Amino acid sequence: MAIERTLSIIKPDGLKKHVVGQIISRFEAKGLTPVAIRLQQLSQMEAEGFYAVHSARGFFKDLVAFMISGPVVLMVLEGENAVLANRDLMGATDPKKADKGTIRADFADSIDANTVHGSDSLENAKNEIAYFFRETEIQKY
Ligand code: RTP
Ligand code: MG
Repeated sequence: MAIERTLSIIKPDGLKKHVVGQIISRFEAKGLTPVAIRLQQLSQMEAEGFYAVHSARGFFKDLVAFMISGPVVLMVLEGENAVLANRDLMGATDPKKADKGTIRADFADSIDANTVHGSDSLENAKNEIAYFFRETEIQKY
């Protein structure tokens, strides 16, 4: 088992529903420790840059608009197999298809407002963490 870091974002719907604490509790309970956290209103450019891989997709405009519709919580999670462990806790992209007990099944309304983002590979995790955090903002405890 490898100790990894992954980027987690609680999307604007998660803040508006006041489930930030419940979501972070689920991470901590599964051994995913928040080693950096910041509440931030993303700019359009920041959101477009973050999701640049999807820029040619039909849903890109809506995705960016949703991501800047309110503040988000940016987090670095650290733990064993953090990338996959986080994706398992999140559930499928479309909450209607997400397994019961996952964050998206329990809190998300739609494929657009799906409450959380999580890096989908170790390589992407490294890039996404560096997109939002300096190494000095990541703590050990
Ligand atoms: P995320 O990047 O936000 O963690 O989500 P994901 O890996 O599960 O899904 P991804 O394919 O990376 O898509 C990014 C976000 O775009 C929206 N989306 N809409 N209407 C659609 O078909 C569609 N497909 C994707 C979702 O909000 C998804 O989280
Ligand atoms: Mg993704």
